Amino acid sequence: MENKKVIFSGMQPSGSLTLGNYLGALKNWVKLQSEYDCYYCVVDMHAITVPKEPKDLRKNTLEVLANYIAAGIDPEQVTLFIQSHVSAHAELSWVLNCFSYFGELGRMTQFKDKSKKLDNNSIPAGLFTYPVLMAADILLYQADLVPVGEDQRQHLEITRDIAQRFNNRFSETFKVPDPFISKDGAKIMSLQDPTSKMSKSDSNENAYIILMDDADTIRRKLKRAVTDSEGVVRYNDNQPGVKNLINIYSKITDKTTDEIAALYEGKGYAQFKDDVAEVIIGELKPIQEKIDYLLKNKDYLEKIYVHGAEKAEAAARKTLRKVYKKVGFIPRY
Ligand code: ATP
Ligand code: LTN
Repeated sequence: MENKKVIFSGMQPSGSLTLGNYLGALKNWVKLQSEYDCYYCVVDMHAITVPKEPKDLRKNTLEVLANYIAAGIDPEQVTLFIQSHVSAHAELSWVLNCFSYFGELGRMTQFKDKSKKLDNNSIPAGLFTYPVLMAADILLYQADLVPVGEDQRQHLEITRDIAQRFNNRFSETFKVPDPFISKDGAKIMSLQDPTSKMSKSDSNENAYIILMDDADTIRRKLKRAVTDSEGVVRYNDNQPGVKNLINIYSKITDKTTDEIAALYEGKGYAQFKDDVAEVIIGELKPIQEKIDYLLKNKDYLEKIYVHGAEKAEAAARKTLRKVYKKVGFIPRY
């Protein structure tokens, strides 16, 4: 345990986890858990950077936790917890806010995308400082590696900049983390607009498949998935819709994209889409049974997040104490 490298990662309970979260991130987290000292977090504080109904947040937070475990995360092996349970995240975030610059935060593409949709007077400051809270998440645990999708690379860069800036100003305090972006962590795209990523907060339900979708819903969403007019199953950039479905098929079955295209030579989209639906249904079935069981056993989930927060708290406090001392806060004891 002592010599293992530390991994930190998290997902927002901004909705139910999608097939994109699962194939692009969660499956990878499961593979890493035996080799690294992993902290996996449900980042509920990030989820309120955009308006969110309290009852939905409560529901989604437990769902995400159940999704993690059902997908194979072992709560005995990793530290599994809810961000708001460890107050050091908010505390470190404040300090780091004072070492982060307006200009660099304004360059974050996720902020630009999300704020574009809002009127200037209704952009929450928390949306702007979102990456600073993410930096706090990671730096509290002295993480070596952060497994995320390509879309998070810029947030990892700013985390590294903030850590280095703090270390240079005071002395070595934070480990400077590396992004861990798996090469085959294909980005799963929206079923309705295959040029944008599948996202759990999409306003169109048909754009994503959540891990809890039942078989009929999956079949229906696949039937409606946007393809194109070429009519042949081929893996290329001119057919982003078909390419996305081949990627999904490939990630689940481990068949190569060429093998899949060959399998459907001379067959139309309808058969292909039906088969992709069945592959997804087969993959999700055992996970869904576990999710169902877990959500009916809230006491068990509670034990896990309480225990996880205790473990996380101990590690986080150590770093926060150092930071407070370095900036000149007087220790209370
Ligand atoms: P939101 O829509 O609320 O912004 P999201 O669905 O994009 O959320 P996050 O919670 O931001 O999901 O991401 C959790 C992890 O899942 C990240 O590591 C992210 O890179 C990865 N991820 C999210 N969507 C996809 C996708 N479509 N394909 C592959 N990986 C994804
Ligand atoms: N911003 C991330 C979620 C996130 C995260 C983190 C990921 C918050 N804190 C720390 C890795 C490490 C996202 O939207 N995917």
